[in-house]
Amino acid sequence: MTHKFYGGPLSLYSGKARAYLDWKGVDYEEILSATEVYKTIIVPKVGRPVIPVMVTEEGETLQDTTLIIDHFEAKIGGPSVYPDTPKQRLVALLMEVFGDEWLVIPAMHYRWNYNEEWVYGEFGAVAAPDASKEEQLAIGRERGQTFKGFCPILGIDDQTIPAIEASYEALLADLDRHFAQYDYLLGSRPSIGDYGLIGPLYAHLYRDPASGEIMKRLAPRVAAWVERMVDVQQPLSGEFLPGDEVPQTLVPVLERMMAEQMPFLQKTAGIFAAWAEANPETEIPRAVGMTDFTVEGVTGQRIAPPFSLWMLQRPLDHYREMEAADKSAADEFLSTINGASAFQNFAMEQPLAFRNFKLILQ
Ligand SMILES: N[C@@H](CCC(=O)N[C@@H](CS)C(=O)NCC(=O)O)C(=O)O
Repeated sequence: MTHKFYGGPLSLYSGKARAYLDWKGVDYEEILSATEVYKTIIVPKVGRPVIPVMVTEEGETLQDTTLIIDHFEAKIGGPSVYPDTPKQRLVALLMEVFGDEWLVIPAMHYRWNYNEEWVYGEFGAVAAPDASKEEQLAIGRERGQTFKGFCPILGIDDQTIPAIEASYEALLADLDRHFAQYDYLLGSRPSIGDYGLIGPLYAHLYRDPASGEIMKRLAPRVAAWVERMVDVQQPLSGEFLPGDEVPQTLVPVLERMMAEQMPFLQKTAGIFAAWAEANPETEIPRAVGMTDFTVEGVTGQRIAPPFSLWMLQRPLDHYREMEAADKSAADEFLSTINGASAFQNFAMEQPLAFRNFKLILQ
């Protein structure tokens, strides 16, 4: 038996894990998450319909791409996607949070506002691979509408859409300049940060046809990076830049994260701390309320997900556990990034752990 990876071509987080598994040289079989697979495998094992799910050859079930990646990082030696050096590791972990938990906003916007009909067909083809095209479209429409329905609670509405597009286009321009000089974020080897970004930038923003046309037109070097990431030519190859160097071209990308995502995460942490105090012993929900976020000067409302805080703990823990000399080097670098003090001083009163497919208080 080999590792079994349950996922799909449309899925943001499947794209993240698959790109990693291919680079790491993991031998696995990908199984489409058809309706039957959700019913007989995913829900019984994980407790809810979610992808991707990995069932290892030892029979262990892993959900959440970060845990899937960390499992194989520990198991397979050789080059790692986690840089050893302090600043690069910090930047890689921050970029994972930015990709996984923030760029889902443009990803969902472009998918559902530019590719809707096409996506329904794709949803149907995954859910019922043997059905006719008409049946697939009907099935896909039903299934896809649930995902489309997430757009408003993610903060995507008529008022925020122009700002979401302006921000995404500026991000593409920044990344295009970066990838003119470097193959990946931190050199010739992909890092965990590249895998965070590839989730939204592959399935929704490259593979969905109307989104892909925009990316290829505005940022051809980003599209070429997507292709390098998902069509792995040489597993386990490449190096991070020497001397713990973080390219200058990543500064505007980090500044965007600090300006847009960090204040939102701080509000989320505040809401979550109050929720946890008022609801001891209660299972942690996917959202603890709605809060505001600001993109390109426009403020909207979106759900406050505790899961994003668990992701942010990874760079925070790394930063706070640094030895003095590393910390001062990291601080010197962070001082070049506008808004980084929101990260350096982040208040997280209720640290989280993720066990048995659930968030719990630490
Ligand atoms: N943070 C998780 C997220 C997994 C996730 O949200 N997957 C999406 C598809 S790409 C899904 O199945 N959503 C349905 C749900 O969570 O109810 C990961 O990294 O695996």
